Amino acid sequence: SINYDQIKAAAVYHPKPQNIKYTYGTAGFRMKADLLDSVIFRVGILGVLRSKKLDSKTIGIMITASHNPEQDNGVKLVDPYGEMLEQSWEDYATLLANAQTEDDLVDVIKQIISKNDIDESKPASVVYARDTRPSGPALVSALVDGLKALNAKIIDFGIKTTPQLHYVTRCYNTQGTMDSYGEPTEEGYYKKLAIAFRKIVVGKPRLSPIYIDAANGVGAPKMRELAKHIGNDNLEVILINDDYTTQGKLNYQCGADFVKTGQKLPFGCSIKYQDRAASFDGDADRIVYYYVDEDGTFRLLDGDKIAGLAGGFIIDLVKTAGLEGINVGVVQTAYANGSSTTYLEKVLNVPVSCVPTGVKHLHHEAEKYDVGVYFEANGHGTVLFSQKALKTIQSVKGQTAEQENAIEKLRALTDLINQTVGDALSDLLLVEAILTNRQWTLKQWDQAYSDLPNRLVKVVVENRHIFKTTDAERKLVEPAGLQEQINKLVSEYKDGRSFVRPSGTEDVVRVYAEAATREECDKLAYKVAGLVY
Ligand code: NG1
Ligand code: ZN
Repeated sequence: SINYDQIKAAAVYHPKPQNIKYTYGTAGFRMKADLLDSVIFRVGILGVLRSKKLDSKTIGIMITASHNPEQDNGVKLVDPYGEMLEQSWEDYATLLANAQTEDDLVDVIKQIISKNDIDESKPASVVYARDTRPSGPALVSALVDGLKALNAKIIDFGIKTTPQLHYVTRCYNTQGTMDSYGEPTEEGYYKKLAIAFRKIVVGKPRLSPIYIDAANGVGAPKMRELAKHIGNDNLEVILINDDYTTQGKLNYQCGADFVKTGQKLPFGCSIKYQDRAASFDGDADRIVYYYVDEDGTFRLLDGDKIAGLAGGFIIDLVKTAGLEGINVGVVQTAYANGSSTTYLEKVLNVPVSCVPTGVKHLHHEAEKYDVGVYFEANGHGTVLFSQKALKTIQSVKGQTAEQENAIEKLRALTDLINQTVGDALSDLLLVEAILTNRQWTLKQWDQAYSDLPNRLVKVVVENRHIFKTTDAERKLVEPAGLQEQINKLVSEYKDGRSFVRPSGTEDVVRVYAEAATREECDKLAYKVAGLVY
């Protein structure tokens, strides 16, 4: 049972700073690390309550601030099957974080317990991990204080990528069942991916080396470990920006976000024509690919391109396997390049849904398909296989050798892809497996369609909350009249498209624009930003 005096006594060591309002948003809690001590202590408490509520299932907690600067940190809760925390509980996280005194804190805990009919006597179990940030260890000890105050079973998973924590959470909760997701260890993760990868590329010549910019983060040691399990015969990896121990380097002028936003090579990367490269972000849940053309032009292959590549490959396999009953769909956000949507709908003939920004929206929409491919343009995404699809792929027998071969590849894909969340390591192997099968260069992959020139700008406004959107964030309903002005501007540009939405993770409004030429696109972005400002 819960001992409230014990909680209060522990909470004294993790006081909430005055005059700060915390919000559990799209990325959990995220801010300067020195403001997070009390928040993380309370997130520990919430993890325990969530575990009690879900019949003692193991809850995951990840301490990371992804692509944000090194001095930031953050924390996110992970539900039993590796999904993001259920949305209704985000409010409890916010309430707990903002309880000012120890007594307020106890009140909020009691409120959560009574609202959710939680049986206090149920045991609780929590697994946690952190990325390589210097603020990590101190925040972990705040977390552990919160967990201990409620007598939870604590599993320390150490330094890991965010997707590894999602993976292990699902493993703990499916161990020994029909849906066992794998061995709940880091080793188990590498083995699962490596075996699946080798199955898909067997008999195909190895591609040229892949340069990986690991953002000087946790992806560096983990990718190195994964590559060891795969072996050099099937994949040749060259890590750059892999210094995860020197302070000040994490995400600095490198990583997937830097490359995608700046549309340029990361620091320390001097690839030449025909070289192949990819960038992870700081917690290795995002990936983008890129190369330079004959004339030295930088070419980005972002999340949209990965969705096209993966969607096309899976559709081909499903067809070849003769599994007509399995439908494949792709989920995007408004930030998907217009050319990618046209390619998916018109060339691949797949249904495409557009949802609001944020992984949880993409994930839920992708669950509606038998095979749901979802990617954000920024490189975060994965593929979900429904129970029906999994069962079919596991049990079906091919009539011909060709069918059997396609079925075996699909089967391996269900293991290769981290279905809990977007995973840079798993997504890298997915792309490498497809390119190896097709024997494609990055340029050949890129030729599926040409991106429309696009621009994303941030506008700092007095109050971003006055901007209200509809239609998967593609239109503004408030402030009144602004959308009409945007429409008018957009109509003046060939292939023009632009939309405005408040960020869910930063105190800014984002303006996105695309148009037929770089010049027109930049002009459109600039003019729309002018309307917002
Ligand atoms: P916001 O700040 O709400 O635009 C950003 C990314 C999202 C998603 C979240 C979570 C863009 C334009 N937005 O959201 O795609 O990754 O962060 O990290 O890239
Ligand atoms: Zn990330």
